[in-house]
Amino acid sequence: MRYLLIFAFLLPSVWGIAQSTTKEMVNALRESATQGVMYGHHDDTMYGYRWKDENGERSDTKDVVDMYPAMMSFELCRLEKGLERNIDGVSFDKMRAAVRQQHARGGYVMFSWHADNILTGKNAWDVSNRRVVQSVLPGGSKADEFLVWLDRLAAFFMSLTDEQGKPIPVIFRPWHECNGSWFWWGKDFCTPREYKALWALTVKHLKRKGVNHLIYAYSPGSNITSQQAYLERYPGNKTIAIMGVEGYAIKATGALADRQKFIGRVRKSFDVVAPLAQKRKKILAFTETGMKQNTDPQWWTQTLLPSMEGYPVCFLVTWRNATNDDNECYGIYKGHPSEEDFKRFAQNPHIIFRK
Ligand code: BMA
Repeated sequence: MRYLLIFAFLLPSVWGIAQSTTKEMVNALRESATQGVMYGHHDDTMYGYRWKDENGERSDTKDVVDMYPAMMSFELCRLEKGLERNIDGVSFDKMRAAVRQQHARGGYVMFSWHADNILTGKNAWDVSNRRVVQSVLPGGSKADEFLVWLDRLAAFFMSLTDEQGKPIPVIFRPWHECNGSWFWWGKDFCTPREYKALWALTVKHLKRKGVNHLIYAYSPGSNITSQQAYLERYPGNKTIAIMGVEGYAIKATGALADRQKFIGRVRKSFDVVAPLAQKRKKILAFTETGMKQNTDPQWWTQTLLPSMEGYPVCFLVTWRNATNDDNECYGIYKGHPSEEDFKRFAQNPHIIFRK
């Protein structure tokens, strides 16, 4: 009985703390957006160009500018299956420690989730079966199993606490790039209604498991050309706090035409999404970007910066620097042809890092 009473007393207070920290974080992100754009990088301290498994302090970004990204993005794929390491070999224990470190340095964390295909057992890109979303929704053949997957995510999120045991609020950006058809939740494989039901199920179940310290980001993909297209699968104002835009530069050489193409595409997306975010009082973010096979030595100041100028972008996230795959390196690293330009970019008072 006594324990029950203590439990009953604790429950609302933990919930309350989670709620207020989440609100505080949203306010802090809003405030930060008035100061500039936070630089972000996927898996920044987990591994980098030609290195992995170091002590959690190393960072390709830090190697170049002696500062960490203010936003770090991490990937949950395979956590749903109860594995110890994610799709890119990152241990979830290390990830948890990295979240604490990033929080301690006043930075933020965002999670993506390339959830495996529950019907075929293959990865998120396996679209051989077109009915995966339907199978996880209530009444579907995989509905119960999917809840177990969500339980595993919930347990991980609940373990993200600071030294005092307080939940660390983090951003969760599931079911991304839904305007394409390369993931099993892509637009050819579910209706807008089913897609929204997938979101609702995810959020509801995590909440049921006590996860109240998540800030949700909607990130439908690149090349957004109309508000209608952006909102077609929008999970709703109650759920979403962050409205994301994506855009990559592939094989940018530094030629004017390349630069203008990228800048034009990204600005078009921001032209559509920025007014929507403002009207709905949402945070605007460049949730995935970067340069692939990029030899433009001035990409950061001459392409990336002009693509965001004039929009209240809160943060940008460059995708990962894979250890041994030069085609999967989107951020900066020592020795990259744009290293000097990245240093200039980082000196811009409106680009925010963390010490
Ligand atoms: C994708 C690619 C994959 C990676 C996945 C999750 O965009 O970078 O190589 O496994 O993200 O991080």
